[in-house]
Amino acid sequence: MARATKGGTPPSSNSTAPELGQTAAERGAPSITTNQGVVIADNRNSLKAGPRGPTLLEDFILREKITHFDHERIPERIVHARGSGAHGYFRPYKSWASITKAHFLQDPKRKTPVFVRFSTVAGGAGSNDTVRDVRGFAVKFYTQEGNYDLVGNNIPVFFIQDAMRFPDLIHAVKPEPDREFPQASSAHDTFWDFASLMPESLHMLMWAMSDRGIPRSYRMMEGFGIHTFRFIDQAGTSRFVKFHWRPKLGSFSLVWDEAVKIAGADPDFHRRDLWDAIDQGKFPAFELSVQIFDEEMAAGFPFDVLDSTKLIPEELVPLTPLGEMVLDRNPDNFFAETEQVAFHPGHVVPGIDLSNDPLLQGRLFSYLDTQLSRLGSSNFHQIPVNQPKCPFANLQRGGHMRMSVEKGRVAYEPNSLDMTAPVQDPDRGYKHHPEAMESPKIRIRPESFADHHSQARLFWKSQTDTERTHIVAAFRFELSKVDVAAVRERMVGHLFDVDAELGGRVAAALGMPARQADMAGGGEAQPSPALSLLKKARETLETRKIGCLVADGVSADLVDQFRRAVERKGGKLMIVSMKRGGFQSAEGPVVPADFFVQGGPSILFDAVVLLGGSQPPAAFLMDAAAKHFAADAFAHLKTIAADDGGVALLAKAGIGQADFDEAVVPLSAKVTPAAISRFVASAARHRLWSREAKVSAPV
Ligand code: HDE
Repeated sequence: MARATKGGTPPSSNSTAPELGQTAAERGAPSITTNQGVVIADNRNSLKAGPRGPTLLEDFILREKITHFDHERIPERIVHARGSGAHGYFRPYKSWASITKAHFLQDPKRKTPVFVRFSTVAGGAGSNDTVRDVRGFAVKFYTQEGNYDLVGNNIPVFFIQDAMRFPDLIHAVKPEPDREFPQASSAHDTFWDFASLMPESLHMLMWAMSDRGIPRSYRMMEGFGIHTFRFIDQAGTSRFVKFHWRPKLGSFSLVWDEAVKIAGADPDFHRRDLWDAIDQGKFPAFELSVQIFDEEMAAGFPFDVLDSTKLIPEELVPLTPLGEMVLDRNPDNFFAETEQVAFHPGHVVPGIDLSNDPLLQGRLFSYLDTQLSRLGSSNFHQIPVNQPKCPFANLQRGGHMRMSVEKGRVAYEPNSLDMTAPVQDPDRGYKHHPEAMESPKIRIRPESFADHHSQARLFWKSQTDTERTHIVAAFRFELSKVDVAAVRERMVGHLFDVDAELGGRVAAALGMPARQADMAGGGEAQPSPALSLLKKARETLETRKIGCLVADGVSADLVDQFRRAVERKGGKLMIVSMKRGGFQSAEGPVVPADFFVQGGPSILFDAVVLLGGSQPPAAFLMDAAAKHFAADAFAHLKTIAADDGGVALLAKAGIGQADFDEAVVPLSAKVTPAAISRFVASAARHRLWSREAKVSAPV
């Protein structure tokens, strides 16, 4: 008899039982019940011996409720503890059968569901979103041939070359073990001590100290698979690939002072931004591309493609865009989905294979292992967010919290008693690329991994002046927090070896002497424009937030004119008033506000409008929060439109008309459509970088 279910059968379920994912109403249970289904008559009072007597141990309802509560937390991720998730789909632009047999890349009509989790790395689950850090960018594709996880970051290289060093790296960056601070910050002695003893981290440090370390939004950052992977086609041919995600909105960052202030004003800035965008139907979209190269090309590169501290410049191997991912649904439940999702670089599907990168090889062990302690069971794949959406079955049984109820006597293979039991499938099954291998067993770092400076220099050389200044300022800030002078000196010494200008500027900013630059590594690098964010910045107002600070007495119609102009370009205007209820319009009615000025500082917006009216109320001009609103918008290089009252507020904030530049749009008593258009066009350019020299001391 032929085996009936080659692909396996889904776990059996009791058809009369409600589904775990259903709402209470869908489960037909309008009344609150215990976990055993017993309806609870009083959910507010414990069982006592008399109205004022002690609580009885017998109260199984209270004990069940409190016991569950006591166990509501699981260990947070040791890294990437703070994250935000979203559902969506991926669709290839065309069939990629010519390079991979991966099923989800064959048909442009097929949408593959995905779950994405963005994260910071160093901070705990309750830490701030806008800290300087690397961001995780992990995607689970629920393909019809099993789950494929692309577990990447927003920076294309990593701090270390070998997994052996990862626990040391993370111990160095996490809060120091005796005092348990600082939280979510690399600006402390132990991190820079370790980094300064590890020149292989130099390239990644350049990226982390650049504006990539403080993204404007999860929706506006790039993602990278980092390691070299393989695509395998139907004929079994292997090609190397590097994965890239590019946000459709373009990549943008915060400025440092803004990031620091947002951490206080809205610690959930990125989480809220992602949630709100999806909630409002402005679905974030990312393009997936690969750099494709073969072993022969790889052999010709001046770096090793198995070294995760190196990237392949796009000028050397251009990107091939494969398809698009759209995030169109917020999670229903943070814990069930975003917290319990379990990624693993070893979750690959036929057509995608691994490489010998020693960092990737270590990760292949770590991710499965960590889920066992975090989720507490080898059955974590049965949690709904982790379950494949294709048929899956094997002969594993038992374990903590096994959810599926497999029937029958047979839990082994081969067997002759149950011809429907799942069996191996040589035709459809995953096959590893048969890479030839014969070498001594050895603990050694290859010679080809030895150059730690050329690509750090390449990155520096590829940045605009503005971006270089930000890198210098970030090194200055971080190293200024290091107490041990020898650590600062050692680190700055490395920066001199990357580039004399970089080393000299950081040394000067820290009050340290200059020294001779070494130019270690491969000498003068040819800049790669693709490594600069500003060189490829897009002009757009799409999904941007405009904060309109309005005093009592201002015309509601004027605010509406701004609103319409902003919305026409895909942005959103939000009213900030001196009272939460709204502002008293010139026309009479109170217009509701989105924010009270203290809860809606300008750091939360991409551009601002200051409307005080022709005779601004005293409360508007003297209020500290209103003054900060204006001063910060200017200091953070944002576009500002201001009527007479707004100009007066700017003056109170120390910004006189002589300071006005092309991103300050003064409005005359009769506001013209041209002025509003000028504001909108300037806001779409995001920031006026040339203003920076006027608001920050040179570094
Ligand atoms: Fe991870 N990493 N990692 N990592 N990583 C984890 O797995 C680890 C590395 C990345 O949103 C952990 O489930 C080792 C590189 C992301 O759930 C853990 C090494 C890259 C996430 C782990 C690395 C990443 C993690 C912690 C060096 C970019 C969050 C919880 C050998 C390509 C996934 C967990 C999520 C999470 C180990 C290096 C990305 C401990 C040992 C390089 C995006 O297993």
